[in-house]
Amino acid sequence: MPIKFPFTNNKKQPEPMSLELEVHHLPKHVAIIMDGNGRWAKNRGMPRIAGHKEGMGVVKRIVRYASDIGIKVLTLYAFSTENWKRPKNEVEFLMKLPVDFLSTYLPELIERNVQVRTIGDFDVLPAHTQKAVKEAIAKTKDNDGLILNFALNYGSRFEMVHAVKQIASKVQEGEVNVSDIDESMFSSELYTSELIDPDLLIRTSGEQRLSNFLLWQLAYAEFWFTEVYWPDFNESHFEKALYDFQNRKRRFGGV
Ligand code: V07
Repeated sequence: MPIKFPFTNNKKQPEPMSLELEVHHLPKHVAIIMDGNGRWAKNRGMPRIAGHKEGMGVVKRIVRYASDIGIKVLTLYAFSTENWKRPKNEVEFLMKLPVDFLSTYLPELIERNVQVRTIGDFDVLPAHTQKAVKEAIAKTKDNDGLILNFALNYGSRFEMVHAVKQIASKVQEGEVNVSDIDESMFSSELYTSELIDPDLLIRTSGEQRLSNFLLWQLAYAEFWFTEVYWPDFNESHFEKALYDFQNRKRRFGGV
């Protein structure tokens, strides 16, 4: 019997497949580019913002699923540094989504022992966005379950240039020798310094690009793409991505 999930359209959802996942070989850190919200809305004659709102509901379900199966870190690309170029009303709407999301969902995140974090240039976000997210970070900082990491105003090249500047100024101050600069020092200057690298990247809606997302951190990740638009993405799709991940031979070069 087809299952009707909450938060999505009423179109028939795919039959849930029962895939055998090995709980001990799940990816530890999954990163997702949640693409196709605008196209999903356009296809229904709806404004783009309707797609973003629908996409927010999917975030809640995927967070529940990830926390249930024991994923350690989930990084979601919510807003890129390039997204400021979108129409003003769309940017304003997007900046209210964290507020909207947390006003209804923060209690469940706390209940689930989820720790909220962000990566990106946070200080230039609107005050109301910062306030809601800071509150969520503060209220979940001691949680040791799933790390829910939102990339907000994130751009990987900006992040790396910032890291280079940090190291260069340490050299200038005489704190660091050029010969001591290595991959580990560079990693420690990135927003993700406290996180393990993602082992799986998912991108929805048929695009197969990184779009300035975690360029350094995804060096060894498996990539998994689907034609499905983010608002139509569900637990079964996620499960399939994890299943495919487990069935790929992972080779870190060499061996
Ligand atoms: C956003 C919904 C998902 C599809 C992709 C774009 C639109 C959840 C958040 C969020 C961010 C921080 C936080 C809590 C929730 C969010 C933006 C866009 C900007 F602490 N979804 N979502 N933020 N979309």
